[in-house]
Amino acid sequence: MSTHSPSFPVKTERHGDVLVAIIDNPPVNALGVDVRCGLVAAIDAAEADGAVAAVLIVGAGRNFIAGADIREFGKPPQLPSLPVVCARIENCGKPVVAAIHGAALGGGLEIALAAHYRLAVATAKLGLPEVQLGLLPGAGGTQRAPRLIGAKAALELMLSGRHADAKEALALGLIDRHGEGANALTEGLAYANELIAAKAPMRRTREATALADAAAARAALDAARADTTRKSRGLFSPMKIIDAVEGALTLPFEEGMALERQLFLQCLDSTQRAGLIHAFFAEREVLKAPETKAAKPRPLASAGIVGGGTMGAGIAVAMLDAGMPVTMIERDEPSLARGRQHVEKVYDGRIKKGRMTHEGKAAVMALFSGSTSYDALAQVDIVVEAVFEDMAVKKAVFAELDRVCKPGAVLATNTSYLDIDEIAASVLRPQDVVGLHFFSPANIMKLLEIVVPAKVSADVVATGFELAKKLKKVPVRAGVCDGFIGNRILAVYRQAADHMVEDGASPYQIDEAVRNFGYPMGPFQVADLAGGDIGWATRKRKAASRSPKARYVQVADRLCERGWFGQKTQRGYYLYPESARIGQPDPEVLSIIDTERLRAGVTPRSFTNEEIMRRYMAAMVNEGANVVHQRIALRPLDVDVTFLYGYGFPRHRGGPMQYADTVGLPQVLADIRAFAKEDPLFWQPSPLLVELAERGSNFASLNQSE
Ligand code: 3H9
Repeated sequence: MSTHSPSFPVKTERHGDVLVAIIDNPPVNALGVDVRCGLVAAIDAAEADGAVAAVLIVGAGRNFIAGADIREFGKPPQLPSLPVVCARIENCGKPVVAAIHGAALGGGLEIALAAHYRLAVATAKLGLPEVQLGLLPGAGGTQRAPRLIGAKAALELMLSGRHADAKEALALGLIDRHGEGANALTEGLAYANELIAAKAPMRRTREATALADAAAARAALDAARADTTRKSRGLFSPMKIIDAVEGALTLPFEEGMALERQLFLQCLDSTQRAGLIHAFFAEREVLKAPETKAAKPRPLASAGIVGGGTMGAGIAVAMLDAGMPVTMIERDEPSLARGRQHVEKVYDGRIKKGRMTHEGKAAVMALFSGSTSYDALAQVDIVVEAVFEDMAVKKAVFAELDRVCKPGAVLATNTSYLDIDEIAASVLRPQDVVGLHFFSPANIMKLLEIVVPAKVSADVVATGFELAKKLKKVPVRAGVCDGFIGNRILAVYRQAADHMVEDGASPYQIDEAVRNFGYPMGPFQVADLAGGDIGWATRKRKAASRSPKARYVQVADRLCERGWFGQKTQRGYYLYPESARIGQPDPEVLSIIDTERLRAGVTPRSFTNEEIMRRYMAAMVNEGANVVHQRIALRPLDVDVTFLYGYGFPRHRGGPMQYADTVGLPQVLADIRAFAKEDPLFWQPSPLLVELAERGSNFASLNQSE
């Protein structure tokens, strides 16, 4: 459309009587200060030029406007503010048309709402997603959208943050016209010329009348408030959105705008906004690993899976869903049949829920094949091994893969704990061996740890990232160690939780404290869901290497010895009568804990929920710091993304390392030093935490360094 010039990101062109303002601010036309100035200048120019009859606003590149420039938040404000720009557009004395393609989100849609007429082409995505960043639409969205499309539809858009396509936007009344062609400029010019010919007036959204039925608007507001109270666990901005929309119902436009501004600034100042925006950038930064910059991925047209258990089947489904042909290997026909059943069960579940047809399932299953012979993997581009967690078993699988796979095939292991360098060393092509650690259920959980052994070649690592993209997963690069990033840190804070149980807190109180913090579940609920037998096997495996001086709480072992493995055995830390999914506290578990306290010579004391979270988070953050210090994670943000996508960490807190920055590292360190007085072996401050705290720095300072 025009050449890129970042310092003047709004260009104007005359097309007949129409002044076209083209926003060209790559990558997504965010509304940085230069764009805001440019838009005001374009409106001024249009008004000053007697030959201009209308203004058309379009975006260059793939989007109209993605919204306010998120990078400006938290920095000193620069004028003109976005609400002022929107007011300038709405007050323009000549008709202003917005022609939308791609994203018109947040402030981008607010610009369009301030225009007098709106058109969108088929690629358009319109929405007010500020809620996902801990904000509310702060440039008139909460006042103009309800006036234009009614309170109910506007609240739904703002509270969900979802995108509407052009067709839906037209039905909602968010736009006036669905352009037939693909080019927003062409469509917009035709529309603007029609409006000029018809002498169309400046139709201002602030005067729109969709709130005329006051009773309906009030009912929508009350319903949204009740629903949000129930659902938005501890989130700040959803209620503020509702408060702002209430202003649209009850106040004159300008006063509503002032209320919106006041509420927007409250959201902007909140730690939730900081946490959510950190999460937004972090999940994009994780994609920028050194290997993805240095190398191109290898082909990924077909895949093999070794092992048809829960994990292997879940990975197979993830790949099939992405349209990849999958060959599953099992040791014998009955095991293979079970593996196939595991895969089919997922699709049958979707059919039952009405999310898939029988034909859809048949089409997907046509991509699936199974074999008991490794030779069937001779031509695949990538193999993921998901067999039993045992080094000898894994090595035997890799010996077979080494024998049959074509040169250049990526050989991946889904191990959660084992030494991938050792696996790689056992084959003749260590450069092709990588860890791909999926999380269960693998077709649902978004996290994929890409574990990088010493000898792997960069293009294999890049292929791991490419696979993640194909499977719509969030990849995090991890180094080799016991548990990689996530499970290594989990092991430590789980121990902190066990210590608290022995010291006097009940597992139920700890779960409650963790849920109140924002997690969907507490650690003991998670243990019951995952199955206690898995952790038990790991503890037995590690028993020999455990320091005899290290504190070891035996409660979990006592439960496992009784066969109480959690949900699948209908009891664990909780009771699950008749296979209930939500457990009930079990008095017998509490009495086992009492016995263990006696045996350990512990006099129980009480903990407040706040004390519980201080210890829980201190343990998590401290091990997170170790993981960064030892370069297992590239940056603190990689730890954050791991916990957001693999462990249910509340997104509005940004991740454990971002949370620690919010609390302040000196405070976290002081806590650890205080806890160390009771147990110096467990509570050893991470050298990185000490260094950062002592120089008054934070984890965020390390996120910029790569
Ligand atoms: C708002 O508008 C507040 C107002 O109501 C009130 C103000 C007073 N700013 O996602 P991608 C970067 S709040 C700055 O990979 P895609 C992104 O970091 C805003 N930068 O591309 C990445 O950078 P890098 C409401 C932004 O094609 C690059 O652009 N709007 C912004 O997969 C490419 O991004 C939103 O919440 C931004 N607003 O998806 C929309 N957006 O290359 C947020 C993106 O250095 N954005 N970047 O890693 C999106 O949802 C997606 O980026 C979008 C494109 C769908 C637009």
